[in-house]
Amino acid sequence: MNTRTAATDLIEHLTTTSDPQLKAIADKVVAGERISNEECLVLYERGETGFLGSLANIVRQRINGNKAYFNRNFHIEPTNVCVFSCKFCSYSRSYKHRETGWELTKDEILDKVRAYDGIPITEVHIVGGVHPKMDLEYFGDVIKSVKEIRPDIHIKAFTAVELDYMFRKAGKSIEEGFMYLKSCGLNSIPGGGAEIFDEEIRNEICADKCSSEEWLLIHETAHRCGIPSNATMLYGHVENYSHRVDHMSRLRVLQDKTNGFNTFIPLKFRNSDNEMEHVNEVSMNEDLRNYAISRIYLDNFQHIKAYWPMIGRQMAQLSLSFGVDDIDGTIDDSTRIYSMAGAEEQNPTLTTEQLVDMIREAGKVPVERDTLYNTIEEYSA
Ligand code: V47
Ligand code: SF4
Repeated sequence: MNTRTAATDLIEHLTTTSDPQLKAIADKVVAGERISNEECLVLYERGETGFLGSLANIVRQRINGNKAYFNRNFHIEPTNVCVFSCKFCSYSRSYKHRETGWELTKDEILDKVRAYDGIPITEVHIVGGVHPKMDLEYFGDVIKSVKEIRPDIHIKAFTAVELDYMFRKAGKSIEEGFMYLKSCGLNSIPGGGAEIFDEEIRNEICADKCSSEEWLLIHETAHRCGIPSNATMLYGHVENYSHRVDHMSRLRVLQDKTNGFNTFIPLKFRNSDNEMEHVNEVSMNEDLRNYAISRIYLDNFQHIKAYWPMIGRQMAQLSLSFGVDDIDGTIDDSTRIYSMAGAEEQNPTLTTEQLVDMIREAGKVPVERDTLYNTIEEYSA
């Protein structure tokens, strides 16, 4: 079949839905126009999965073509001791009960980096609990030493929650804190700690850590200091669709201002071993709809990432047909956040060959990237 005709047929199909509002939204998306918050809510409330997937795929193809990205990375989680008590967290331990958690010394952290000598990884992702004794100076020193061991490695480290606590304790402004960490070797910051920005819901699930306003200010300041970042959204718990739209809206507004976000990562709430065990997890169908809607709505985000250790490799593969263009990296069994919350992947490790095969099987072109999405190697489809 002539592909032009097939594409025209598909667009025709999308825009002849019997729901006039959905039709108007599809027309806008196909024409490359931005959809409003109200329209995004309509997609959540009335968009059928196949319709959303097809629309998201049009946006995905426009922005990223047929490419699907991955990288070679590992995580270091210096501690799971945390001064905060987010209800969804299965991972943290209080300082009082720290003997039941872990606290890595600087040498133990550096040994983890040395274990990759000669292995072509490009990124280390360092995040953990907010430990009352591991301060700005300690972490500055740690990342300086990581860079001495591996000058080539990109250090993506510390969520806005960890940074907010560290900077305050050190009596530094956000800008001073970032300039110091940058001078030590920090390259970018991950997207954690965003959860859900709606103040009422945030208060219900993680009342004591940094506010939505603070999270957004920390990322805005990072961008102004030349430090790019990611953004996440924890979904599928006690929030409703309007809260998700509000969350993504605040991110879209900030991205318009700074263009400093690399990627958006929806994080599915997992309910094992935490104070929200009574809250059911959402279905895989809902995960796919959510990926698709975020791709359609966040027109100023270049990338949408499915974090495979959290949703499992099969779902990550499927998500590539629902707007996702990045499935994170090799990980090498170096993170506990999701395995402790009941994710399918209890020892998350994928080789580059496995990642490439997964992507090819989904009909996409595998591209190994660095953290900033520069191409390291493009594989055949
Ligand atoms: O902020 C904690 C989430 C986040 C649970 O930037 C949970 O590349 C689901 O942000 N169910 C930290 N989610 C991890 C994170 C991340 C992960 C991978 C890549 C990147 C990146 C960032 O994990 C927390 C919280 O939203 N989380 N507990 C749970 N039970
Ligand atoms: Fe601490 Fe992060 Fe867990 Fe919240 S999600 S309790 S800040 S480790």
